[in-house]
Amino acid sequence: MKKRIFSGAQPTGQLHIGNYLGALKNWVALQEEYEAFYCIVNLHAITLPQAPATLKKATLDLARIYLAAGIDPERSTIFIQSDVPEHAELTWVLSCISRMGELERMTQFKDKGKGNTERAGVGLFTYPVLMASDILLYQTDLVPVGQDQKQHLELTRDLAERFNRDFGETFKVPEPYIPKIGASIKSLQDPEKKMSKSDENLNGSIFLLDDPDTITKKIKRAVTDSGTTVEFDETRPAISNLLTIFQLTTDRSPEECVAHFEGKGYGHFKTELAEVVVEFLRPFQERVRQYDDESLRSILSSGAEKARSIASETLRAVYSKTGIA
Ligand code: AQP
Repeated sequence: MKKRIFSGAQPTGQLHIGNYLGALKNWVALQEEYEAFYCIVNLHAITLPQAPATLKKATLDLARIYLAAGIDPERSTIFIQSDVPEHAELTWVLSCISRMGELERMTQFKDKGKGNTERAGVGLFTYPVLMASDILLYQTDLVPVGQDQKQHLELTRDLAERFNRDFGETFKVPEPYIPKIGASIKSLQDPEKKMSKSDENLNGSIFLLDDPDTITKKIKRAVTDSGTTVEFDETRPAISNLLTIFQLTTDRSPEECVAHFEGKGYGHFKTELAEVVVEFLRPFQERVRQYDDESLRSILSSGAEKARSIASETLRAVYSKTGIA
């Protein structure tokens, strides 16, 4: 039997090249070897305010992006989180074994709640428990995510182990899959911050659907560090980040990338990087237009059916072990 993977993205705006290089690219590669479940996590999206019509549209658009990125619906299960109510049900059970202290330590809550715990939503606080439920419902072996989700995955493992200890073996304890390169692509405007969909500064992110002109302008405006050589250098995070994007979009080794730009300055590098990124995204952008809403809905509905058949089995076991049913 194939091992299983689960991952998801939030329909909270436009996906950027960080989401692609840190997560989606690996989802596509891993679907060959694993039985894959790729979820559109719309319940996570409402942990921050969303305009209802925008959320609805973004949910379907995200399915389009999964397919255009190369996720094959014949091989992988693509579905919308809210179509499988077991995600919300298991969240309640796991909330009852989660501790306030462990959730308070989650850095994403601190970041997204902007340090104001009085005003931050309870959903934002319990978000990692919903994420644990997403993963554990499918008896997942491996979870391919970017670096920002590492802490949530550790919590998922802790909750699975705690439940298994208290109620008997029920959940598989999943392993994270965090790529060695590209796990945290940084903002083009601030290399100390990760590239993020919700960043107010749109110049910080290259969105997957940005047109060539916009991509070129954003890369030309990207901040650079002092220095002139194009190299990976921990003390120069801005140029290292741009070079990482070059490396991953050209599939070259770090040494090849550095050798390629030897003797060339930042200006030359940025021009070439912009050309490379535009060409890298072009076939993807062409594919995105191919999927009409009706075929997407049909893929998502079969995906939800398959997902529910597994999720309901896990939830039944959980209810039975806890004495609920
Ligand atoms: N900058 C990044 N570099 C590498 N990987 C990243 N991911 C997110 N940002 C980067 C990974 O993309 C997957 C889907 O992310 P998500 O939709 O769950 O949202 P997020 O992690 O909260 O990322 P964003 O883009 O910053 O969205 P918002 O602004 O809505 O919160 C995940 O595997 C994530 O690790």
